[in-house]
Amino acid sequence: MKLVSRRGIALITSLLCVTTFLPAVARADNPIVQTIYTADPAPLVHNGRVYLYTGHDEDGSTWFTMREWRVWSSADMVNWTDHGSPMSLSTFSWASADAWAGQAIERNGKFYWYVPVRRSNGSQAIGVGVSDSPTGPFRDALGRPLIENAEIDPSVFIDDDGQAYLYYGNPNLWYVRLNADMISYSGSPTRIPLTTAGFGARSGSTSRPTLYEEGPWVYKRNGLYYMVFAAECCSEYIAYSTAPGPTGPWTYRGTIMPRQGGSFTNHAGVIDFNGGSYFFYHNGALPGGGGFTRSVAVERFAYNANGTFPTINMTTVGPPQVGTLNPYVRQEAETIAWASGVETEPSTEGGMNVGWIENGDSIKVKGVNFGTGATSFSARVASATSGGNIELRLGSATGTLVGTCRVPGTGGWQTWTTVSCSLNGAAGTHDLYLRFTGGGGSLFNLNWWQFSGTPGGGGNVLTNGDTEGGATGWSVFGSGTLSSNTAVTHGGTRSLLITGRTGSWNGPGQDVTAKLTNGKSYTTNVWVRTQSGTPSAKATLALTANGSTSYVQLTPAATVNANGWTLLTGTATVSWTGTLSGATFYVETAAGTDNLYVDDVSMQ
Ligand code: FUB
Repeated sequence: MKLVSRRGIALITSLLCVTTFLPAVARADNPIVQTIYTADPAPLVHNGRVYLYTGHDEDGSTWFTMREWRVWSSADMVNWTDHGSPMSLSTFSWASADAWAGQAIERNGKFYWYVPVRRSNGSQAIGVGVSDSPTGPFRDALGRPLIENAEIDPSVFIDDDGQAYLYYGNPNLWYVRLNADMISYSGSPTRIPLTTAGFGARSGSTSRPTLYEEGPWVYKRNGLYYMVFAAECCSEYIAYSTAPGPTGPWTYRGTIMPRQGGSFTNHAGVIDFNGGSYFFYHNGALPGGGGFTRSVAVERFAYNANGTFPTINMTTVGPPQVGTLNPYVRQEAETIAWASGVETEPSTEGGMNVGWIENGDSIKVKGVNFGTGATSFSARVASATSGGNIELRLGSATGTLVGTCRVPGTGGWQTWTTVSCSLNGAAGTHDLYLRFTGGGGSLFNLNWWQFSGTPGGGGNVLTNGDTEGGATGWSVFGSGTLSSNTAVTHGGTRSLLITGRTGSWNGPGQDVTAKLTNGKSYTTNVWVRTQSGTPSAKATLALTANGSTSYVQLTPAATVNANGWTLLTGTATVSWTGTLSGATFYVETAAGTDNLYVDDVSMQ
């Protein structure tokens, strides 16, 4: 009932509101999110994914009306998964308004999210949320502000010696040394001198003599400290300064992103991911967009050889995809390159689902690798009305139709069932469009989807086995931190590095459930090397069928060392009884927790 009435409210709102999201035909992939307005990007790289923390501009805003923060993530920089809102003003009982620009960081397995808010007495403060997961939920770490009477826009940075710093401020610029617990600080906040040498000269303002306006973003790269910030107002542009240490002295270096994009503010976040550098910002590029209805976007760039920034302009194309998307594992419906007409909401099955699906709406998923052939499609759906259809199209929303799945009424918007349909053939790599058709009003909700078929047609069952697509397709089996590495490789320009293993069975792995043939003999090859030590490494398959798990030794264990690469190779028959519910390929050691490099992995 609640959801039905929400749908009614949403319909009335959309009829009354001049803001119309989303053009009917969309080719661009920037801005990143089309289902809501987003602002103030703060990216974080963790375990081979980019987590993107943003604010949320309410529809039709005429001020920075922001009540919650949102989280998104991506392994390929083009398809972004919506993780909803794991932190809002209500997380902080002492906050009353202005869920403005913050930043999250990981330390010792916990995630700390620093945010500015306004208190009911009108004063500004910085709070800190904490979670065990990058996607939350976050709780108030202190039950009170971390910093009272603080200016806005906190940016957090941990130096190589373990000292953490929080920078913030508008109109001034401050830093404070955070303690190792990340929820307290030592000493008093210190004002960074806003000199024209450090932050450039602003003309026509005596109260703000330098270009610095707000939104600091601080990080270290190749021994140099960078402070990227929003310059001048209004409109703002993005500029930067550098320093030999975390507290300065800062030297102004120039403009990164000139004024453009239809929003009078801009706000930057910068990361390196999978060998590329990425610049996040916001603009007013969505329909109805502007200074208070902003959208986060991203560009890939390369630093100049001397570490300076090139000029970066906003585009509607965005960065190239890192690797491809695997349709043979469950994909969340809210993993989206471009959404047209739909919205998202929390699902009773966990995570989010796509909803408010109407006739003609569509979702683009970019760079989907069907291998040599998908044969069927399954989707998790719910409908309080009479459902509709999911058309599966390649290349565009009106491209080749490879299948149509009928969705029935299920008796409720959160009453879930799985539907399947066969395909006319989908092979190779394509942009996949899920196009929705049916009668009037809301048709159904979509929680997840998955293809089945023959991904490799007898080829490698592992996604991104050569690891040239970074960590795409790979995750950590057990504990540890997985990263794509360019310093030590077996072939090509990349390998995987796993650090922080806490058990010998921990290692890089991937779900191969949808790819195995019962009774088939597979030959496995894995190149392995350690950072130090001489552990005995092996490749293993964990098979769960009919509720019990067995382990298939895919290769015998072999001693590996840090001086060169060792090939683990073996042939094993993979079989199970009953229904296979989970199969994970992983690389482990017989004992110990040494850091491992892994490259050129195949199982076929
Ligand atoms: O989103 C509200 C404010 O606008 C942020 O705190 C500033 O950085 C500017 O982007």
